[in-house]
Amino acid sequence: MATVTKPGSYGATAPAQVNYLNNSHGFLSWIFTLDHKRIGLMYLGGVMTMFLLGGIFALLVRIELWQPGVGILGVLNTAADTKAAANAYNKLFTLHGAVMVFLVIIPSIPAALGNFVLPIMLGAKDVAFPRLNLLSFHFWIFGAFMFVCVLLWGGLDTGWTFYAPYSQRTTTPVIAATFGAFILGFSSIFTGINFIVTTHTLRAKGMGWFKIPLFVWALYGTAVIQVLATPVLAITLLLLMVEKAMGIGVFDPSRGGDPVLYQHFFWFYSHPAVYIMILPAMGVISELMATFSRKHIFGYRLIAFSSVAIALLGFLVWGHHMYTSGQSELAGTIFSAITFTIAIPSAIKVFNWLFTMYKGSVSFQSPMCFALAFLFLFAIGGLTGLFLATMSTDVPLHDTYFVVAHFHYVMVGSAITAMYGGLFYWWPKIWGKMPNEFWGRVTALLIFTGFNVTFFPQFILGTRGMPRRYFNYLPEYTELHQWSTVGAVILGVGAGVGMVTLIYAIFRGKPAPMNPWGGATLEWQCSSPPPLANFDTPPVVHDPYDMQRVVYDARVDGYVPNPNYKPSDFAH
Ligand code: HEM
Ligand SMILES: [Cu+2]
Repeated sequence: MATVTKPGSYGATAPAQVNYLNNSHGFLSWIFTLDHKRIGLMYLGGVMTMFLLGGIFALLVRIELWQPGVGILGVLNTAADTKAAANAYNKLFTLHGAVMVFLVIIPSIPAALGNFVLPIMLGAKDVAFPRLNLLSFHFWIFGAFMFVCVLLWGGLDTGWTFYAPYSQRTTTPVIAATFGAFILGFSSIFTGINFIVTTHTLRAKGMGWFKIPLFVWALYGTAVIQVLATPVLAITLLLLMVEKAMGIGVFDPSRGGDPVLYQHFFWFYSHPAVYIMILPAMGVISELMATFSRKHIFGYRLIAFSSVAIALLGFLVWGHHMYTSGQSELAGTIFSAITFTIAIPSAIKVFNWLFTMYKGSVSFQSPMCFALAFLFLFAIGGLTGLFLATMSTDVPLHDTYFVVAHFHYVMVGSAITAMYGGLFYWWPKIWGKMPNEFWGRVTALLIFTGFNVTFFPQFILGTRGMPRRYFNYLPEYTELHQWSTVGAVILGVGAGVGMVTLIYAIFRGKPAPMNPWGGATLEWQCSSPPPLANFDTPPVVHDPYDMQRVVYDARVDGYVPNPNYKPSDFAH
């Protein structure tokens, strides 16, 4: 292990004269770039635009649910009577769900942040296949374009799951939407292939498997799922399109097809896909926990292995979405048991994060505020999953607001919160500018509060029998629905304040040092923003969580190599 760092090789304030942002100019230099950092940023721009669109749909859904009966859908005059309101509502939640799942959460952390950070963390110049990376982004744009077309063509009403036989019978543009999702699948597969090959082949000299940062381990587990599960979705959607276009019976029983087969295929992808959403988030949290506790991450290998375990076990539990679809009790029991085992690696991570903080010197800088919010929200999201994993409790809870609350706790409360944490953490590296600390913390607080006010009441609604996907409800549910709508507004404000804070920093933020937070992974050894090839001098590879290597230096308002460094007891 190399231990000598060239004095001054990291810690300076001055950004590289020529960096990846200013080495070339113009629109074309961006959309045809092969630089993983620019591709990551373009992904981020796209994902955030879609997040805004999906967010507007969400707010419309919540406003419609302010009172029983027809509300805003009547005011907007798209739907004067109840049947029209129901149809319009179906389209609202479908577009919300489809945009958020396929265009926001799945690409958010891996394709945007991962693309930017993974090669740098490995000490590489770029990903293994830069052209494939660019193609992945162009496919993503095309998929997003298809969804916008679906919107312009009057919207889709199948729910994001495209369940047959309804998707075969509706007249809304199912083929366009599934084709969009099909193309987005390829985009996701390309990212996965790139990350796997990059991690195997482009690690800096001296970086053994157990010196890889945990964010990269998490992205690696994610990539395995992207590569192995996504093709199943692609084939399923292809079958659905062929059936719809040509009337060949595959899933629709009226043509001799089997709708339960559709559900098996769909969840064989979509359960692993929930780990595409959460594993990268967990990876971000591991980085934040170590850096802001100023302590070696606790249980490095356990966290790394648990990422891979979650990725593999995630393939064996899809049937827990189908307890009520007529699958045999034996199958249900087996799926239930395997689902419980997934809780083990998830809990391992949570306990390791807690032990990392224990006796650490925890600082509550903005990225850490998001990480703490994540811990709380993921605990609730994960634990409520256990009630759904148990057949006897899932039967009454299935298709109620309890499920809605559960998956939002994991997908939004955990994944989106971690994404914001990651953005605030790496923003100084990406742009060379510091986001405002105060507004960063305000964002975390608003998102945390708004989120709980929105979704906690939905657990209660669900246990009291409020079904999901209805615009109308019994008057006794009104109060809880109103809490939820108020929360959604707070959450929306929080998400907006966060975006404004980040964008403001690009133009007016104070210049960032190389290492503002004291991270020990390699991306903090290159300038902020990094040069085109990431490192001017080859990075020095060492234990990525040996926090004693860097100390705070007031002169640069950041961390510099520790002159009194002795390899710590934890180094391995
Ligand atoms: C930690 C352990 C977890 C367990 C034990 C678990 C369990 C379950 C179960 C049994 C269901 C089916 C409920 C039903 O439809 O009646 C479900 C639904 C769902 N879960 Fe989880 N889950 C876990 C984590 C996650 C994570 C991490 C995510 C996403 C990031 C997630 C996203 C979802 C979604 C999207 C649905 C509903 C899909 C739909 O019907 O539209 N879950 N979960
Ligand atoms: Cu599942």
